[in-house]
Amino acid sequence: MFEQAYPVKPLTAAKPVRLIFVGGFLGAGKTTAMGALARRLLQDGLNVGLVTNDHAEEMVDAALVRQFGLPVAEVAGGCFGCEFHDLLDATERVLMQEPDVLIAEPVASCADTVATVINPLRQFYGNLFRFSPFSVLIDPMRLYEMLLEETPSEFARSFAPIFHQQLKEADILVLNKIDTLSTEETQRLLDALRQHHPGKTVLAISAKRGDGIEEWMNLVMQDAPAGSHVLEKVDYSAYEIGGVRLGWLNASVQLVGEPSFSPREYAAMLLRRLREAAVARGSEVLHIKLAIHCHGRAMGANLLGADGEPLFGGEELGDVQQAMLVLNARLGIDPPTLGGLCAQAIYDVAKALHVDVEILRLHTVKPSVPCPAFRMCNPV
Ligand SMILES: Nc1nc2c(ncn2[C@@H]2O[C@H](COP(=O)(O)OP(=O)(O)O)[C@@H](O)[C@H]2O)c(=O)[nH]1
Ligand SMILES: [Mg+2]
Repeated sequence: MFEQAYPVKPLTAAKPVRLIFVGGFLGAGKTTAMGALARRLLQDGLNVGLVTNDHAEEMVDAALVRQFGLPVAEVAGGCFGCEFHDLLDATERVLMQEPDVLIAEPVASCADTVATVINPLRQFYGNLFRFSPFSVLIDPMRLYEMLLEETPSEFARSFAPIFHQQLKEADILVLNKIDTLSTEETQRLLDALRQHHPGKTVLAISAKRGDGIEEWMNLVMQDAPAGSHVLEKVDYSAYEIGGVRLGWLNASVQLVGEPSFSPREYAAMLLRRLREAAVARGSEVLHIKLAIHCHGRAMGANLLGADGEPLFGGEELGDVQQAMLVLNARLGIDPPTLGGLCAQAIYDVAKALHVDVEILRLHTVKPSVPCPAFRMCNPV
């Protein structure tokens, strides 16, 4: 019997689809930026589809992104490169909605997107997609820690190799969150990026406020250069170092007020509680995010870093009687301890606010060394 040479599925579209990847570290603002870019493209009358990615199901991003009202599919259970076939399934689902543009957010820990995702897609589906330059979003805070090394920390030492690999394979370095910086600071960080990555396109945006989105859109709506900075060799051992103490938790929880409660208050207390628990153990807080849904509406909240305060997004829900919480926590705590600690916090905060709580699902994973389906440095 004839066997297909490559275990890839056929994908079809009426016309070539623009494919934009938005990468970057945890909390860099990829999902926010993806939303800002999608909204801008919609203004031009283009149909936009989205693909999100994370290591397990019950993802806050997918839940919040659904609020954009665009076709969206999620790849859970691993990065795009490792779950390449799931990426194809997700892409197929979104392609059914006939988008002109597909925006995909690879999971934050992925630092080999060009060789393991973009190049295989180019190899197998070169006629189907128009490949855009690969953007990597950057949080100013990470530059102070890992590029300028002005705020060194154990965290920065552990994750710097992955962060640097991400910058190295970018076509466009996108400094995000410039609404939090002075003009001088923005300039200094842009200069540092240019100095460390000569020849690369460097751009400053605020995904939240909208600065630079037009310019970014113009850059990513071009074909070339796309994924031109393939990492010839990747040191996956960086993941072992970065992953040693890491635990990732995903949970979905039902909340019922007696008689009603404020999801915003619950979210703020839960995030602070988790941060305090981590800090008390001397553990790193990478990113904790949550979404609370009620009657088809959703609010989001998240906390970045041990010094961070809860930040809110999505819709204002007011007081509600019943809601669903989705929690994703990335902390420097081993998975079983993290599971116990989060469950305790979920119950404690519920008790304090007179909320009945039921944890419907809770699972933890240790992010592992990637094992991509394909690694291609020079697609034909
Ligand atoms: N001040 C500010 N915050 C931002 C901006 N973009 C994203 N954020 C915040 O950064 C946090 C992480 O954003 P998210 O899009 O989830 O990051 P991701 O993990 O890279 O997808 C959230 O609190 C966002 O509201 C921005 O341009 N300015
Ligand atoms: Mg995201």
